[in-house]
Amino acid sequence: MAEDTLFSKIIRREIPADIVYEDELSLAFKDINPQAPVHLLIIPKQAIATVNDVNEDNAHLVGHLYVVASKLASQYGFAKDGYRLVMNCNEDGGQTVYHLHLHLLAGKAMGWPPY
Ligand code: D5M
Repeated sequence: MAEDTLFSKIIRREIPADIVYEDELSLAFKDINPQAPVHLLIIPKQAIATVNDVNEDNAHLVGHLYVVASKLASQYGFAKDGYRLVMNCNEDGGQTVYHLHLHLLAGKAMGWPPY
């Protein structure tokens, strides 16, 4: 069972967040420390700690995060210009919050490699 993180608290409305999208399975809100003009976090409501915990039973939730990302990209109007989706895993991946989340970054041309 994943730990109760601050993202679970955001889902339960125990701490504030700038929520831009919600459905039965997921929530999206603005990142508190934006790394691009648009920086959203899309999370499953079910607490999954890291990508290492994705399996056949919960993989549909990860797919759903990408469906939401695609919808938000269209809504925000940057689908055509492009954007970046990132999921950090554990320490070397730069993960700091252990509730699975998809970063959606947009509004500028991104560099590569990402370090
Ligand atoms: O990304 C974790 C991200 O979570 C990081 O970009 C900051 C963001 N963050 C942390 N606390 C909050 C709150 N309270 N609201 C919104 N965004 C938040 P990671 O991939 O784990 O490094």
